[in-house]
Amino acid sequence: MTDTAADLLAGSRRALARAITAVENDAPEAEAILRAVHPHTGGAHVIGVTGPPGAGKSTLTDHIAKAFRAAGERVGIVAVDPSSPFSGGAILGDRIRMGDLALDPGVFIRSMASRGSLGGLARHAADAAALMDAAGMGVVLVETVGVGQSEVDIARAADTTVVVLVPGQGDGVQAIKAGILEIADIFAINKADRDGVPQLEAELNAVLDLAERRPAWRPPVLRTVAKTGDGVAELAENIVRHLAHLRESGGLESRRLARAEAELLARLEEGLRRRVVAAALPPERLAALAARVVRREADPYTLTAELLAECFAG
Ligand SMILES: Nc1nc2c(ncn2[C@@H]2O[C@H](COP(=O)(O)OP(=O)(O)O)[C@@H](O)[C@H]2O)c(=O)[nH]1
Ligand SMILES: [Mg+2]
Repeated sequence: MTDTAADLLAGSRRALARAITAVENDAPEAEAILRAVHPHTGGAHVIGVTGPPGAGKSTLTDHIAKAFRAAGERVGIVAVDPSSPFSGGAILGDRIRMGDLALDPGVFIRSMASRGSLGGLARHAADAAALMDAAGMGVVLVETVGVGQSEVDIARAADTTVVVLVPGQGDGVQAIKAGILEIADIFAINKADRDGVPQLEAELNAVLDLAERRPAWRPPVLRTVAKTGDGVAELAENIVRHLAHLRESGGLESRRLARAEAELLARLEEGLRRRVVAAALPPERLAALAARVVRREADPYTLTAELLAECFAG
């Protein structure tokens, strides 16, 4: 086992920080660390908090973290912001924002910004959550901005997903369009101090009435005012209730199985892609073949078929 992994498992915050940095940088030691800590994961309740920019996810995440701290849990926070140019846990705003939480030794906060592809970011966030899990955090909150596919990917790594929407902005319609309803286990109508709350509630409930997908768990639609903390206790209760429901219904097992399948497939595809490309298309050959395509001496369809046949011959 690597020193970093052993120290992380022994509770070192510095080792946890180092491990997340390794993951974020796709450093060579990252895989060895993840491999070593894997047997020690699975204990944390991973909670995704997602929704449009400015909905109040960060503010709400702070309050949820405090609620779980008050219940005696150690809490990890992974704040993902693909739009931020900063990384390495040094997003100044987040540090200031979470000032009092950052001083709590029972809380570990890490911000991750875009580095490479969004898909990479989703994987890094999931790996960071796993590292916090292994380090003994009973609850890991993963905050993600936006409602695009990468956020859906991140949400799939969570046991419970809270979708945060704001009244009066057509968020309900947007959420339906973005397919975010499918990933929501709980809706938080944040900024409930503003106008338009009953309308958004009615919109969401109308859609939930139509969707019979999870009859045993109807996602509750809750009101929160993250600025003051109003409604957060009820939100935290529903998060805990959702985990209990997953445990009792076998849903936790099936979600985690689906997640493991997706991860195995994604890793195999990535590994395969790299090996095949490296073997079949070194840069000079790629350039030469591209030139033939442009000169109309060959077409890309035939060439691809030939390359694949070459890779898997014999
Ligand atoms: N009026 C009102 N403002 C809020 C509420 N929650 C958050 N805000 C404000 O909305 C802005 C965006 O909040 P933030 O947590 O950074 O949103 P995020 O982008 O979703 O993480 C900040 O100025 C917050 O103070 C709320 O419940 N009511
Ligand atoms: Mg935020």
